[in-house]
Amino acid sequence: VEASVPEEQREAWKKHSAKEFKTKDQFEADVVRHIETTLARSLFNCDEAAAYAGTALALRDRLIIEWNRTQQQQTFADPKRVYYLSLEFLMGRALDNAILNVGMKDVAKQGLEELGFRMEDVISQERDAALGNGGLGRLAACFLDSLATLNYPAWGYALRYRYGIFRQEIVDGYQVEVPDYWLDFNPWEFPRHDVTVDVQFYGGVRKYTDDSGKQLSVWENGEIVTAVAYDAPIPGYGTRTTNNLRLWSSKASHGEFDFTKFNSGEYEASVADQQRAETISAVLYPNDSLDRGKELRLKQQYFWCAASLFDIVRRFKKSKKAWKEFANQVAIQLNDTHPTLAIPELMRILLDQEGLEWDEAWSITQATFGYTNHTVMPEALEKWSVPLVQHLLPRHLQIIYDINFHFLQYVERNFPKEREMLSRVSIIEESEPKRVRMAFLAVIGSHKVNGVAELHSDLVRTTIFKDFVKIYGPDKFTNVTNGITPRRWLHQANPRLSALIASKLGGHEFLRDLNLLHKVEAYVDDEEFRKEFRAIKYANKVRLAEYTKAVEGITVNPSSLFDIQVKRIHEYKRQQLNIFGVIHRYLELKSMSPEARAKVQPRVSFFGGKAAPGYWMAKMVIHLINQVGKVVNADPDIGDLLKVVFLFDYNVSKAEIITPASDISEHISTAGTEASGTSNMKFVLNGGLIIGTCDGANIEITREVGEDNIFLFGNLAEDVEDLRHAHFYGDSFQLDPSLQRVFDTIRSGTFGDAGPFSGLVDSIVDHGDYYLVSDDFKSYVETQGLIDEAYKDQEAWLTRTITAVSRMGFFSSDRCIDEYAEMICELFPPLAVWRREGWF
Ligand code: C3B
Repeated sequence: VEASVPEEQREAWKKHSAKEFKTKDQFEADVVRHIETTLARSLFNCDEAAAYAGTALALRDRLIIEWNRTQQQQTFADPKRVYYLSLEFLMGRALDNAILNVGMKDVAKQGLEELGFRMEDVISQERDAALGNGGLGRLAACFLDSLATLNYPAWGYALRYRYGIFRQEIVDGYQVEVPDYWLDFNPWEFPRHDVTVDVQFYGGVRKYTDDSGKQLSVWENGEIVTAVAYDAPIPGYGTRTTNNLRLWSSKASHGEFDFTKFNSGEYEASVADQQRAETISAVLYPNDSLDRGKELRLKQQYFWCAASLFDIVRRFKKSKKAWKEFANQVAIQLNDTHPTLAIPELMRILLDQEGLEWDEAWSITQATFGYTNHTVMPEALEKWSVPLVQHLLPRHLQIIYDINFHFLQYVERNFPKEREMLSRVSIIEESEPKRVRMAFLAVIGSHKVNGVAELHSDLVRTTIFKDFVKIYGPDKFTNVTNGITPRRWLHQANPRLSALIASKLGGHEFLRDLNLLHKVEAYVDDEEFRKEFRAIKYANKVRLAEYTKAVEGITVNPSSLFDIQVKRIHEYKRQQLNIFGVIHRYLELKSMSPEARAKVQPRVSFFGGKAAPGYWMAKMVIHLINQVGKVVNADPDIGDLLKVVFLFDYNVSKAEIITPASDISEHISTAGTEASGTSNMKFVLNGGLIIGTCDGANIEITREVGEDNIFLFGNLAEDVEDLRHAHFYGDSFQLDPSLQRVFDTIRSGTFGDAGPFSGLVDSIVDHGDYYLVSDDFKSYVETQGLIDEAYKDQEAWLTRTITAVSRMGFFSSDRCIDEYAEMICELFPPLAVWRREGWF
């Protein structure tokens, strides 16, 4: 509904239009007003939580003013927009980021002080928005920050989960999952009760002939669930552009509950529908890189795709442009295969509702979508059972079959001699039951497909999509190496390092152009710079030590080498290799003379990360780490030489404390399994070095920082297949004696009941060691030895870390976004145009 205020009243309107605070006084006034009126508190009962709420609301006002302005400008200019469809956005906290991005850090800090609060305390009141599992969700969050910072007209679309990723507690050394109800106070979202979409499930398809004699299909008689939009403003750094993240919440289509049923006394039934509807957006699925094939998950995917597509098409239709303009106005990027149903959904809209012919609808669809693949591991590739799709989305299944028919015809025509290729590339897998291969549908329905690091993109081309490269040619497949936002992962997480760099580079421009970091290398021999750099690392380690004492009750010495591995717990990421290495170290220490011990480099091994609730092996890894910690940390022979810490409930805000404190971080996946990794980038950017395998972005990090500034070990991706084969078919399996000793120690009960750990050990000894822990153990341990030696020369170590930091410019998510924009979305950096038009 258009509801503009008439011309005559606009003067009054403009005079009273909301203004953003600029000065400390205005900021304080806004905070106090919100505390007193929005929260109904006063200076006599304002705790830190209320101070946080008041501050957040003051900042939110500001963001919304800019958000309104951005949206008005975009509606007016109607540029091509990019829509990022991601089931996960792991945003973390918003307040600190908002204050930074709008350039109000000093104002807010001083203002809060005058009102009696410390900024750090206020900021730490906020709960993380944890609508994601790990790397994929955090990447989406970094991308939103970069898109806004670079002034791209971009929207994120996701679900408004009532429960984000579970909170992790550790009880008796085991992971326990606790629900994350994060919405009791969330000042960052705006319910848009007027922006709703009715989404259909089940029902049937009827064919009919319209007046012109054309055959059409209609999907009808299904169950309707309503999607309600909740908007979160996404401010760019140092720009007024404020983009939108739109989250859909599900509710019953007939309102709160069914009055007819209620009035006839069926009280429970009257709310049952409502609960069923609300279930759709209730929880984030807590699996990382694993497909479970559950109906509710498919419902989530369709609900979200349908609501988002409706919204996108509605916005396009407002412009009254012809359909052939659609892909010039709309780019949709699919974050993994989770949103692949958007492809048949757009086809359905174009065919059934807009009456386009197949060929035109298909070329629009293909030109609109781009698909980013994030894994080549088979267990993560989504496949939906055909009977399930038939039941839930009968019209979509027809369309998928039609897409497949056209595609296979094309393949048959062009590769007549390769009949066996047809079943290999078919969207439908001939299994029992048949299954829809979502990755194939995504490839076929998109004009570009990209991997997230060079090695990964090569594997994408040579393994899972090999046939498609042949069919479409190599240009359809490309690489965009991941990146991270330096605003959060340098300036926010490590303000003192950011300040030091700014002092040398003459300002914070590097936060916008991270390549400027290369100028830091000129200071690598500057004594004053080195002193401050070292002091910063030490202070960050002290902060982590204090945190460790406070939450885990473990005392660690900040002068020790801090070795950190924080990420989702997964066999392919090989936390088991790390903890076996720790046990080996412990056994070595135990067998040493006191003189020999005196020469050992003290070390703290930190771990953190969640295991999917149903992932037994990952949970046992957590248990083993905790049990080893109990024994080692209490052993008087060992003292400070080795401590083992499991930091529970790893999340984004904790990562901001942990990342700047590493000397070494571990990125030790089986070669070829970690598509990119992004925490590797965060650690190096914060002055830590890496021990890693030749996998994912580690390879490009090596190329950038130089081989001397990273510790690589282990087998290469190209050898993995042969090694796996040898485990299964080789005649003698010789375990490295040190690893054998580690296993013997575990089995002897040194770390408590060995029963729970048998699966871990057996998977290596008896079940083929799929992740090649035994193959890489020796070189891993040796490389850790080299690290101990290297760390003793503190000056050389410092030189390496400074050099590495200065060479990390490539890994900014700003660079990724520009690559996506140019290569995939065909968007042009709008800043220049907007400046010219006087918007900035
Ligand atoms: C992850 C990959 O495992 C990481 O290597 C990669 O850096 C990130 O995506 C971002 O590209 N990933 C994930 O978190 N969840 C999946 N389902 C698949 C990949």
